[in-house]
Amino acid sequence: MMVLLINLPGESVRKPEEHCGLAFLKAYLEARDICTDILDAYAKRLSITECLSYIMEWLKQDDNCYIGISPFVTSHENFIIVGEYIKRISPSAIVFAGGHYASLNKEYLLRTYGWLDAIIVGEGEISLYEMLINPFNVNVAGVYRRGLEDKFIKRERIKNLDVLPFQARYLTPNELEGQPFAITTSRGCYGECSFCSISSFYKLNDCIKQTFRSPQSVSAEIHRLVDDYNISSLKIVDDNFFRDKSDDFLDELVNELSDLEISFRLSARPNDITEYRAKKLKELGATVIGIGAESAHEDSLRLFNKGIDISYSDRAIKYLSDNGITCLVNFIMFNPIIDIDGVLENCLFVEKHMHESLFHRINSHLWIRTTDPIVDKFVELGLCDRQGFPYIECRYKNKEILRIREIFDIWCNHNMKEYYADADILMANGIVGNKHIYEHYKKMLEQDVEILKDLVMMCKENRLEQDGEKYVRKCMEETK
Ligand code: B12
Ligand code: SF4
Repeated sequence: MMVLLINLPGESVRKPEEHCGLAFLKAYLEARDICTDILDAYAKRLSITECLSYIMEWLKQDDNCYIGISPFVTSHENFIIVGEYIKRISPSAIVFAGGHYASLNKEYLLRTYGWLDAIIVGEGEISLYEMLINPFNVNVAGVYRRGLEDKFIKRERIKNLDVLPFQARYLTPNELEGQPFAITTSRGCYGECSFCSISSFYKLNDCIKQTFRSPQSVSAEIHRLVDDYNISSLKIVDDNFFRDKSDDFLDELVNELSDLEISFRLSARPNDITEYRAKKLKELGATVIGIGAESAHEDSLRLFNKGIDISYSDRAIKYLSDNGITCLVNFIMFNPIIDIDGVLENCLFVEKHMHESLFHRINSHLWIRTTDPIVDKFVELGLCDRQGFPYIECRYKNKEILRIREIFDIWCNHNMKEYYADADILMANGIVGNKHIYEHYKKMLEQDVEILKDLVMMCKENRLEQDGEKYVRKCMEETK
């Protein structure tokens, strides 16, 4: 039996990263003697044509082929192209999919695409393995299989992640173009943000919100990475690094890794960053910590079901910066309910923190997937008729916000590559030691804030339509 796992091609100006999900599946299957290849067309920046040629060559190896695809909301079209292609050139191959997008849309996808044989719902390791070792017409927990749809049973989550083998390392440091390896210490998050798929995804298994690895297991994997690759930095890709109110995991991990010098980046909820934890994170070697501030506008935070107000983000940024840790603030500038003063509050928040923090490009807006819990709120507010797939169409309450967004996009898109050329380095390594790059990055961010504030003012003075686009084009001319 041969298994191929595919991360589809997709366009991105960002540097490549490992697909930990596929890397975990490969390690799990190979520990059970099932030969598993990964085609990460996204990370290797392959075109769809190159991806199809690889698949054609791969299929020549064996008749007993299983091909699993990990589609994202953004790769829906390539998912269809690849799936149809495989079934056309090799009708006996079994084609299945897994991950957030496939799991959350399982009924629609299996009903619509005849070439798709099954969807692994939720956490993948055990369900996939059991699907492979059983005859294909047998019902297995966690597998939503064509012909057995009404017999679907949920797969329980793996409660102790220490039982899993360490994820496979299928990309070389060269292929990662300087990005650090990724590692997970937990899966899931106790939060219930209405725009996020994490909690809906793991509910497809059961109601356990977060599962963990022990500090000893995490430390053993990191020591192995140091031995094998001599690494000096790592990215922890947990949804939320912190577990509960206890500091034990962090304290123990710091002890376990005290013989190494590794820099880390990770993500956490703002309310989980305390003064004590910020100090401990510094001891661990943390250089960059992402926090989900999301918005400085109170009504938007309530809509997002964030469960905290913006003061938690202010404090988290302070604690981190007091300890020389760069804070990467995840922020959603525009959303369908925000008003003009809300956008201004957002601008002022960015302005207040841009001297010690990093932001993704601030033209970010809320992307709403059909399966996000927030959709119900928009329907209630009369802003959505549940049209569109995989993203749902939503009307903006205030049409002027949409216009500001469109005009501001023109500005941001003209130098997006330049922005991320700096931002990617800073987001990977932090501001400390990269002052030069940070100064250049900050100039761009300052200019973004200025331009957005000007657009807001034009809107307040009722001259956005007349002057907005002209103004942005002039700014673009001046920066040439
Ligand atoms: C690190 C990360 C990235 C990295 C690496 C991406 C990657 N290829 O994995 C980067 C920065 C490149 C990235 C980019 C994007 N990401 Co991202 N990312 C994450 C993050 C934070 C961690 C992923 C991870 O390693 N998880 C840990 C592993 C163990 O879990 P897993 O990937 O879910 O895999 C398990 C199961 O899902 C399942 N499984 C997954 N795939 C498959 C496939 C098969 C065949 C099977 C059987 C099972 C299976 O089995 C795995 C083991 O149990 C997640 C949040 C999260 N925690 O998942 C978001 C997340 C996966 N990203 C998301 C999005 C939207 C994106 C982008 C589309 C963003 C954008 N607009 O460009 C791109 C798409 C990139 C791409 N095509 O690869 C969404 C996906 C939502 C969706 N419905 O599609 C997530 C869930 C965040 C969120 N809550 O919105 N991302
Ligand atoms: S805190 Fe982050 S990972 Fe947790 S539910 Fe909210 S957005 Fe998702």
